[in-house]
Amino acid sequence: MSTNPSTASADPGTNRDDHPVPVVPATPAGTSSGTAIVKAEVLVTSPDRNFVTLRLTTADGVVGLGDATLNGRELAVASYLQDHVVPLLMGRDAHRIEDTWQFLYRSAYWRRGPVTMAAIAAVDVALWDIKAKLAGMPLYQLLGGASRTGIMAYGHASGRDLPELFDSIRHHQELGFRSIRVQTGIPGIDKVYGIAAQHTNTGSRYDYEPAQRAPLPAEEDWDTRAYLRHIPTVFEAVRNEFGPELPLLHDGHHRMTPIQAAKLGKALEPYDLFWLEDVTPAENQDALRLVRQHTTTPLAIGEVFNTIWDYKTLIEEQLIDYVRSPVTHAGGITGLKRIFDYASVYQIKSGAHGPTDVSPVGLAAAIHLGLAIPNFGIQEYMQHAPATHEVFRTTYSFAGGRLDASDAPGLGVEYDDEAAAAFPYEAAYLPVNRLLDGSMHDW
Ligand code: CS2
Ligand code: MG
Repeated sequence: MSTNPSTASADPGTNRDDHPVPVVPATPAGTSSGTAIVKAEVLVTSPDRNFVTLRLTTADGVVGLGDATLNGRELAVASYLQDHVVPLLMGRDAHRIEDTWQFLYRSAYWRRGPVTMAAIAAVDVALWDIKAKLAGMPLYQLLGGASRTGIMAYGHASGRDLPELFDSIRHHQELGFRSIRVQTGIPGIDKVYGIAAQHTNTGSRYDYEPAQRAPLPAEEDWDTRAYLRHIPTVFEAVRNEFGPELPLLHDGHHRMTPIQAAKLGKALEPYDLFWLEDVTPAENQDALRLVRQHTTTPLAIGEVFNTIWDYKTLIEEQLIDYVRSPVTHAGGITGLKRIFDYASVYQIKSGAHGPTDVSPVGLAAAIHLGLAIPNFGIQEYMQHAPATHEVFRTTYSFAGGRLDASDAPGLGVEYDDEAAAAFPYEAAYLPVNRLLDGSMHDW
């Protein structure tokens, strides 16, 4: 890995330190050596925020990109890739996507987890990019072809108070959004998750990126009772102002106990939410049974999940309505498609995570997958900063509330090394949360 000028490569037979690495005997029967992986680069750059990207190149010079960004823990994935995965890829046939996925998942022995699954995702997506380029098709064609004309995306409206929130909703409608997430300040709480306009300890705008470039995580504060009292009044006001049609979403960001979550879901029923997200930490999937018994507000969960096993109870018992993992953290197209397919059996839809910490490569992969699957629900779309688009040259589009892929072969994203070199890595951390008495709480 290199952090500036953000390239590092491993040619066959060497690693970063020029120690010999065993070259994998390339290929089973039928493989053309032109599709052997001969170069794998771990690219770290920070155009507005940190991103980790894997770039694979075949002997014939076809290039594929995969996103490996794990917000606040970026270099762990960069090292996992550079030190433990890149050497294993040299000489492998780029066509063998499923076999490579299984090989990386099983050979690690230490299964699952965000670092491992983000690394596998990056390899997987880069291989899909290569395969689609070799086929001369946009990736969604290889996933079964388009099932719809663009994928509905929701944007993030927020405000410290109602007037600011209403302005933000109107602004998002002007940008073309037809579905909107609503987050507001809570009276009595100083800094709250998801409010773009609030000021931070570094003095910069919190905006759409909660991770701050500082040596220590920022501290926010939290009071669940104040939140539970306030949020239903916000949705009542938003419905009164914007009417019953507009699909509205809200993110609880893992802060409630199951019974508090049940209470909130019930209180929000009159305002007909599209979904209520991450109401409670869900490492214990059983907790959702209690929430589900009490409310018909649709539930979305999973942005911190990595594998199908994290969803097993939630899906089989139909405790959620939307699966929230991003391609980037759930083992790539191969891993997330498997989760979506399993969810579809239970009438559960997709709702992939799409904050700015999923890179344009990860977002493009989600667009291709969302176009193809039968059970698409909605896609989060926070919009990357202009500097991010200087490095990641994208071809996807947003119009009429929907994201769409272009006809470019593969993912339709290119990485500009020269632009990336101007944005060296800078440590950034997500905030932590304290209750009013000073004890740590879920952020
Ligand atoms: C969030 C994210 O987009 C969402 O729904 O919960 O903003 C989350 O906080 C970040 O991805 C953390 O990196
Ligand atoms: Mg969320």
